[in-house]
Amino acid sequence: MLKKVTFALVALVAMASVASAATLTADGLVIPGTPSTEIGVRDIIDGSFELGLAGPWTTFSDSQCTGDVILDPTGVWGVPAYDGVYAAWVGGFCSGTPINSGFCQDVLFDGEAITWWWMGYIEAGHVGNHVDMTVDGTVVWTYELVYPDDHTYGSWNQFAADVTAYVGGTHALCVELVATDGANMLTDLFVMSGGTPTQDTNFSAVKSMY
Ligand SMILES: [Ca+2]
Repeated sequence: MLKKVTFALVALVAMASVASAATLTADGLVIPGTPSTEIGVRDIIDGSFELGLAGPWTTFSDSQCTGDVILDPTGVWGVPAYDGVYAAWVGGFCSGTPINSGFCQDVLFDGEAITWWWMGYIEAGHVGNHVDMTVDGTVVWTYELVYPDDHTYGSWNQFAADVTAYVGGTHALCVELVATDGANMLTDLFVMSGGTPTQDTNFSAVKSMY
């Protein structure tokens, strides 16, 4: 009996080590930041992720560090969500390995633009990591996270994507970080809005608005 119990404990320890939490850097370093308390409106269903994993978003990840895409970021990130408690985190590292991860929702496109708030965490020397927004599998917006401009840790910025071509129907909306050597984007408060987008994927153009 004792041998069986010991074996079971070893197995549990082994399982726990595989399903470890994702980290911001390959070595697991976390640096605390400054909180933001702004509140916004919600158009896309639960665009603020406040329903957590029980909400309308589905998440995916190629790592064994599960359960980290929609989360309260105060733990791993050391900063609160832009709006409410929860945010969506794409990318990161699992036991040093870069993570490809993202989230999706079937959305009724009733506006010409989708805006959202984001914070980047990227280390010097990391290149080629990009975040894609897709509609029905087609990339409609892409952005490479580049150090140092996009290492905006502690500061929330806003992006917008033009989705005019999809107005009037329900489509699969997804956001995914496609990793090379690894990077992170924390996102919150996705909103479908009318009018012509006033931002593009150029970082300086986005920054000039605020
Ligand atoms: Ca939120």
